[in-house]
Amino acid sequence: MFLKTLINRNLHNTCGWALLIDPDKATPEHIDKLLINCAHHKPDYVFAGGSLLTTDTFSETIKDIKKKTNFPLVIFPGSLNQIDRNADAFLLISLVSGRNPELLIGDHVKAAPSLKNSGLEIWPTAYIIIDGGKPTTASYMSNTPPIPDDKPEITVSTAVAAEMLGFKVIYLDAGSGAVRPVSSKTIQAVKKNVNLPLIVGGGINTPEKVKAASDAGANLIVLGNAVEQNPEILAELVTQSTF
Ligand code: 1GP
Repeated sequence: MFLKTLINRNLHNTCGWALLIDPDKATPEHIDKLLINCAHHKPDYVFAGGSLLTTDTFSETIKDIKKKTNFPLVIFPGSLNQIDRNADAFLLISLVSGRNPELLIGDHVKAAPSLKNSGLEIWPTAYIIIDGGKPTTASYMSNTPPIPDDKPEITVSTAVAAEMLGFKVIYLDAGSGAVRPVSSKTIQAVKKNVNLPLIVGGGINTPEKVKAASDAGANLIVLGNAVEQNPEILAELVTQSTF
């Protein structure tokens, strides 16, 4: 069970990290470069997916990553038709910070038969978009405003509702390339009120931001843009003292 690693991190109050690969941007050579840098700084997971895919290389990318590494490969889908049985697990995200019925349950109903047949391990995930200082592809595509980061009480109530509804994971996302990552205050507030494993991502691009999210209570930090633009930065971001 791939989710077990994340559950254990929550039980023991530790933090790991996941490498996010956007199939639109990742050539096989680029994937090589990313994974070489992961050899010394191992992620708990490799996430693959993007809010908007403009190429049809998704399944090739999944196959390529799987061929090159043993890290558990989790699909982080921009839309629920990004299903590929060659991956290991699937973040079944429901956009609980939004009020778009398709992204709360509609798309899930449509994807359910293929997902069930895929054999992928399903992670029921409450996905909460927090304002990261600029409009992101995720909030634009979902047609939902993010929760303001200075209103942690809204985020907490959303996360508590998600826990009571039976979700297994909370994902706080400031959006890819966010100017400001989710604040420590918001992460701490969620952590204090909810017992679920907590994934945090969006705009985490310096060692200080990694440490802040980890210290605040994240159990998994998702690193996308920063590592994609400069794979060597991993050595700086993922240090022994933080993980
Ligand atoms: C976005 O959480 C991810 O959904 C990662 O964001 O690309 O800014 O690291 P970045």
